[in-house]
Amino acid sequence: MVQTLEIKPGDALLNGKDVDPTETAEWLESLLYVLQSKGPGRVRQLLSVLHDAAQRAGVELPFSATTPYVNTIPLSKQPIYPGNREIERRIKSIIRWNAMAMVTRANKEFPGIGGHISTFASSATLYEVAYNHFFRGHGDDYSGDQIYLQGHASPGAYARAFLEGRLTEQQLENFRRELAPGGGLSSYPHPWLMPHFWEFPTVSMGLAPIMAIYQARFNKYLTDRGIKDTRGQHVWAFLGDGECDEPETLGAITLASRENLDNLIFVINCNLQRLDGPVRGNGKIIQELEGIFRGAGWNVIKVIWGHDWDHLLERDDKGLLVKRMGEVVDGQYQKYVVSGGDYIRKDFFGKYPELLEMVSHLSDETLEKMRRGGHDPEKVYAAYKAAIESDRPTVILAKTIKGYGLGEAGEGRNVTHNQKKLNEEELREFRTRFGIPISDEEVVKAPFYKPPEDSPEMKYLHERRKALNGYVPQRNAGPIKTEVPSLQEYLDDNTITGSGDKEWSTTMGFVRFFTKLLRDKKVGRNIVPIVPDESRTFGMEGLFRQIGIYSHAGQLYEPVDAKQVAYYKEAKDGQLLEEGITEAGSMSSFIAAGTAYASHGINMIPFFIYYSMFGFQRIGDLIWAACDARAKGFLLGGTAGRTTLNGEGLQHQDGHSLLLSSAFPTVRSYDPAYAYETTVIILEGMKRLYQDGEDGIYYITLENENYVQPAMPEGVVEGIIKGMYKISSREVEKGRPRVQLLGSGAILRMVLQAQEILADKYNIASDVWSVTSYTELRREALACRRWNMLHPAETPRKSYLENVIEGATGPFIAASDYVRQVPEQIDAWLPGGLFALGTDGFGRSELRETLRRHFEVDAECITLGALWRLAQEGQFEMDQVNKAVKDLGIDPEKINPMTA
Ligand SMILES: Cc1ncc(C[n+]2csc(CCOP(=O)(O)OP(=O)(O)O)c2C)c(N)n1
Ligand SMILES: [Mg+2]
Repeated sequence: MVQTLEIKPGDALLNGKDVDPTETAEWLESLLYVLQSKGPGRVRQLLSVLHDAAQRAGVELPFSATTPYVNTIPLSKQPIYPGNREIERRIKSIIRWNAMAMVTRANKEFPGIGGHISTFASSATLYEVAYNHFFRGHGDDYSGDQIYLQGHASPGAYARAFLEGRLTEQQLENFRRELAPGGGLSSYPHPWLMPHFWEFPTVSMGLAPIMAIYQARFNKYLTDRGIKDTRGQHVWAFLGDGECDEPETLGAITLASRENLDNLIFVINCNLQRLDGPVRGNGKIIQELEGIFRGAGWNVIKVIWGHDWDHLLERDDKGLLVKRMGEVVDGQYQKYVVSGGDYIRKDFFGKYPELLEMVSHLSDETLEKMRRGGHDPEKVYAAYKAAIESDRPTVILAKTIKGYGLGEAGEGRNVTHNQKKLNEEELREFRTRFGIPISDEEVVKAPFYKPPEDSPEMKYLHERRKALNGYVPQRNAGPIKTEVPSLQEYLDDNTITGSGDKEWSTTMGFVRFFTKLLRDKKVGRNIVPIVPDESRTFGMEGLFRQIGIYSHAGQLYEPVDAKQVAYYKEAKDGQLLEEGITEAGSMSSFIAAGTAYASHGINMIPFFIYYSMFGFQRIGDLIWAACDARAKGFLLGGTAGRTTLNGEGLQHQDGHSLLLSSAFPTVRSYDPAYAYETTVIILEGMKRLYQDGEDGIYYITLENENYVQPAMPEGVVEGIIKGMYKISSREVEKGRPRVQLLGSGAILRMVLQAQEILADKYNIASDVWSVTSYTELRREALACRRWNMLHPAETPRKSYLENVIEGATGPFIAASDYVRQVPEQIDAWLPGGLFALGTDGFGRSELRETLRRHFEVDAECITLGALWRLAQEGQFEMDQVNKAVKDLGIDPEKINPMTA
C-alpha cells in the first residue's frame, strides 16, 4: 500500500534547535515539489539515495521504527464506505445490547458464573465491519476465511449468531451453563464443546496468534503443493493488546514476513487496558507494537483517531497536535476516557496555547465525544481494505476504549474487565445510548432483543452474510473419509517381519515404515511430516531428498551437500515442514494440518516428530488447544525415556511425558517396545481417525536404543492396540512360585532379562507382558467400572484388562522408563495391586546401564522387586531376598533417585 507523505512547509520549523530554518524550508519545498510533480515513488527513491549517501559519508542516522501517533491511512486515501452506515449502526447496537444482556442475565441468576462485557464493548466495531464487509464464510467448497476471535469477546459472536437465527434465546439464556436443559453456550471458543460453531480455540492468550501465523503458512503450503488453491482465503486473528505480552504472540511474527504471508491479518484491539489496569501506563502500546511489527517486516496500519479528529489534523499546520498526540502516555489517554471535556481541554490541548485556540470553537461535550479510530467504521473499513490488498502480512493496531458505552458502569475504568453485570440505572442508560426499543419497565430484566425478520436490519444482516458466502463462525463438522492402508497391506514390511540380525531402535523402525507410508498411494500425499530441527537426530535426513523440504521460495542456492544422496533439498512443492527450533511453531503447523478436514475439507495427516522432553511439558497448552480444535494426527516423542537416552541429562531425559499425556482426554498414548507395535498402532490410528472419522491424537514414544526387532508374533494385534499382551512365559519346576512382569518401551528388554534371572537363579516362573499403553488400559477399565456402578442390577461388564489377566497368578511387577504413576494407572484392577518400578527423579548424564541401575529399572532391580513381592506374600523367604540384594550386586545404601 502506498502511504502518503503528508508534510507541510512549517513542519521543520517546529524543531527549536534548527540551525538554519531557511535552508530547511528550501529542502522541504523541493521535496513537496517532487511529491507533487513526480509522486511518492520518486520521493522514496530520492530519500533512499540521500540516506545511503549520508551513511557512506559516516553520518550516524537516527533509527526510528515508529511513525507519528496518527492514522496510517490519511483522510485523502480513505475509500468510500460501501455499506449502509445507519443500518449497520443499529445492528451493532442490538448486538451490543444482547451481548451485555447475556452476561448480565447469567450473573444475576447465578452470581459468579462470570463472563465479559467490556472486551466486546471495545471491539464491536472491529468485528461488525468485518462481518458486514470482509469475513468470507466457508460455503460448501471450504473457501472461506479462517477467523480467530478474541476468546473473551465471545458474547459478541453469540449475540450476532442469535440475530442470524443460528442460536436460540434459550442457548443465550444458558450462557456458561452448557449442561442446562435445552443446551447452553461455552464461555469461550471451544470447538470441542460447540463443534458446529467454533473453529479455533483462542482464549489461552498468545496461542491464537501463533496458530494463525502457521495456519496462514499452511494455506500457502496446500497451494504450493497443488493440493488446494487457497489464494482467496484470509486468516484473521483478533487479539488483545495485553495479550501481546505472551511470548507466543510475537514469537513467530518473523515467519509471517519471511514467508510473505499476504493472506494473514492481525487485528489488535488496543484498548490500552488488560485485566488489572493499563497495558503500558507510562508508554504507548500502539507505538511499541508498531516498532516490533515494522521491524519484523509487516505492513502496519494504525487506526488511532476517528473522523472527528480529521478536521483538527487538517488545520495542524505546525504539527503541534501530532506532537501532543505523541507526547501523551497511555495511562493519561485512559484518564481522558473517564474525564469530562473540560479536563481534556485543559490537560490535552492546554499544553500548547495554539491547540487551545484550535478547539476553542468546540464544546466540552464535543471534546468528550471525539472518537477513537477503532470505534469509527470508516477508519476500520479503510484499514481492512488495505490489509486485504496488501502484499505483506498486515497488523491493524486499532485504538479503542475498554467497556465502550458502559459509561459509569465501567467505560475505561480499571475494574472494567471484571464487570459482570449492570444495575437498573446502568441498563437504562445503556439502552438509551444505543437506542434499543425496550421500555423502562422491561429494561430492568435485560431482555434479549431481536427485530422482526422483515425489518430492514434483519434483511440487511442476512443479505450481507449471503453475499459473503455464509455465516461465521461456523465449523464444518462432518468427518471427511479417506481410505487408508490396512495392516494386511504391510505384513511384508520389515517392521512386521523383524530386523533379522540387524539392530534397530524403534525410531529407526518408525522411519523405515514412515518412508514407505509416504509412498503409499492412498495416503502418502496427504501426510505432513513436521520436524523442529531434529531430522538428523532421528535418522530422517533421507526424507530431505525423497520428499523435499517445503519452501515457498524453492531453493535459491546450491546446497553444500548437493552431491550427497540425502542432500538438503528445499522445494516449493516440498512435503516436509522443517520448522527450525520451535516446538510451538511445529505444534501450530500440526494443528493447521490436523484440522484441515474441517477448514479445507481435506484429510491431511500430520506426523510431528520431536524430542519427547520438549513436547507435553513445553507446549502442553498448544496440545490442549489441538485437542479442543479436534485436530487429528500423530505426535511422535523421540529419544524418549529417562534412562534410554544416554548422556544428555536432566533437561533432556523424559520420564514423564506419558504421565502428562494421560491427562489429555483425546490423546491416546503408547510406549511401544518393538517396531511392529509402532506400525500396528499407526495403521490402526489412521483407520480410526481418517476412515472411521473419530477425533483424537496419537502420542507414540520412539526410543534410540538399538536391538534386534523381532517379527510380530501371531494374535497380538488387539493387545497392542488395547494396551497389553503376553509376550513370553518361562516355566520352571511344578509348584514353584510365579510372577507377572509388565514391561514397556526399551525397559521391556530389562524385564525379559529379569525373567531369565528369576528362572535360572531363583527357580521362579513368570509371564512377561508388553504393555503398550497403561493409559488406554485404564480408560477402558474405568469406563467398565463406571458403567457397573451406574447399572448395579445388570451383569457387570469386564474390561479388556481384567479379561486378559484372568488366570494369571502371582504378584504383578511393572518396570518402565517413566515415573511410577504411569504403570500405577492400572493398579486397582490387578489382584494384590501393582509393584511399580520407574524413573521418578531428575535424569543426569550417564551411560544407559548406569542410569538403569541408578533408577532401579535394570534386570537385577526388577528381579529383586519380584523376589521381594513374593516374599511379602509368603511365597519366598525374606532371608533369601536379603541374600539376593548382595548376589545381584545392588548397593542397598545407594542414593534415592527420586530425590537425588
Ligand atoms: C494464558 C492466559 N493467561 C491469562 C488469562 C486470563 N485473562 C483473560 S482476559 C485477560 C486480560 C486480557 O487483556 P487484553 O489482551 O488486553 O484483552 P482486552 O480484554 O483488553 O481486549 C487475562 C489476563 C488467559 N485467558 N490466558
Ligand atoms: Mg486490552
